Amino acid sequence: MIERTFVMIKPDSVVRGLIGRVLQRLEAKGLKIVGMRMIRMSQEQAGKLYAVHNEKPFFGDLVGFIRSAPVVVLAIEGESAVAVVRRVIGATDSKEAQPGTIRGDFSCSKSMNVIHASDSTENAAKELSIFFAPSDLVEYSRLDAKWVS
Ligand code: FUP
Repeated sequence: MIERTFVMIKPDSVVRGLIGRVLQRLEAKGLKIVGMRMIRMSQEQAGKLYAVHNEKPFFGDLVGFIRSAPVVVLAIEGESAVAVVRRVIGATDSKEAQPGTIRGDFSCSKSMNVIHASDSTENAAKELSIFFAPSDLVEYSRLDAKWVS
């Protein structure tokens, strides 16, 4: 099934100059970018995105980190996009992430782990709605669509 998922290129990637290399992994996989914006996340947006973690001891550091530099928010579309993107990004703790995954190749950190992606279709819809209005998302066909899915 064609799904949409929320992806965020995190502040560590932005300040390390990795935006292009991270995006390239998603594009090369055959995933379609249907929304993209660079923002400085507000406290309110961070609170919503990480609501599930707000009782955790690392919550304050997590919000501080995510607001420490700009992020690139993305809406990504593709066949089984939620699960596919999670596999492409790798395990949360980059030290454990497999080589070949984005986190596995670009980070050794658990907290500054390069990229975020929704972990379910339900959370994808919620997270997309924090950063995008439906009218922000675009429709087009990739020329290679029939070759990559
Ligand atoms: P993920 O879905 O892989 O992004 O991971 P989680 O939702 O479990 O965690 C969200 C973010 O919190 C992670 F990307 C990194 C941060 N985190 C920590 O900093 N410390 C922890 O012990 C767990 C997560």
